[in-house]
Amino acid sequence: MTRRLGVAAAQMGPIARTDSRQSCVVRMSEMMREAHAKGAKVVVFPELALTSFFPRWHIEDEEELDTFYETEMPNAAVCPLFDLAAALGVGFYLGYAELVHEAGGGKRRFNTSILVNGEGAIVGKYRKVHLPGHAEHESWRPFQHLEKAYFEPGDLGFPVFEAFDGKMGMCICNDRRWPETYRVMGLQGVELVMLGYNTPAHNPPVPEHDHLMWFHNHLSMQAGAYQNGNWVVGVAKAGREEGCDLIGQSAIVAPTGEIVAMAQGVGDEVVVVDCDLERCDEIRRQIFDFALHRQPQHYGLIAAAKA
Ligand code: ING
Repeated sequence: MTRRLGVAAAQMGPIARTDSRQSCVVRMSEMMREAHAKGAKVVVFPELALTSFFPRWHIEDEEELDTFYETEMPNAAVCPLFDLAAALGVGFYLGYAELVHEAGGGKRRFNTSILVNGEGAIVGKYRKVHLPGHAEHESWRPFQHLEKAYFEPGDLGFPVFEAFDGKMGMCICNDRRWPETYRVMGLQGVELVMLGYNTPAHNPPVPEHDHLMWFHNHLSMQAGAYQNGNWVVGVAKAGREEGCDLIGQSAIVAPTGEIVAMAQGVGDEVVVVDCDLERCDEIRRQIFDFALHRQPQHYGLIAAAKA
């Protein structure tokens, strides 16, 4: 038996600091149309897809920092994408910076993604749990990575959502490097993990690993797919963005860990695969049959609080 879902990776090239949200939505709409024409029913866009990757800058003025966040979702700038989704019957994953104004006057900031169905309704939300980088300005760096200053760790866990006739999960960028991310969703029966990423080709603290960035990107997603028997779709914001080279190689990975499709360039590019969600069973009924083989009585340390 098969249960097929047309999935599109909609890789984006650079977003300039001065690019409007509207210009990003136009680009994403064009890719959604192309994906729909190629049979996709869900389109995965990158992390922080409405603005340039602003954690690369030390932004001291809070008002300026706030301009990179969305305080409502949907909002006027992104409504055209929601409307197109409903018109085409195509859902999507969208990464964006979320600013929450609390009743008591406080502000909370998250690196967030939503899952929107083919009627244009938000059916899932996720907030990035694993924040890489640093919290203070570090002048030695050619560019900053201030996610720990601009976001707080996600407070929604790793939920799995029923949508598109399957079990859908989300994560964001650095999350894809952590096995716990996939296992928590795998234990909920996730069949497709969608994620966006902004990954610099140069990692200032460990330049000797720069040549491994592309390998580590795929290694992480292939392992996550195989060790939990689920599809993984990882979608880059790629290219030279504000002087910083971001890796591409967006990929669609089968539950076997095989990369079945990959972006060829570092610009806007749509890659579509007709994923058979039933293929998860090839792995889950064999080597990774959790009920049959897992021994959680030995795994306590994994969930133990920080040492
Ligand atoms: N970016 C990078 C990522 O995890 C990073 C951060 C770069 C981690 C290089 C390790 C090495 O892909 C985001 N946005 O998390």
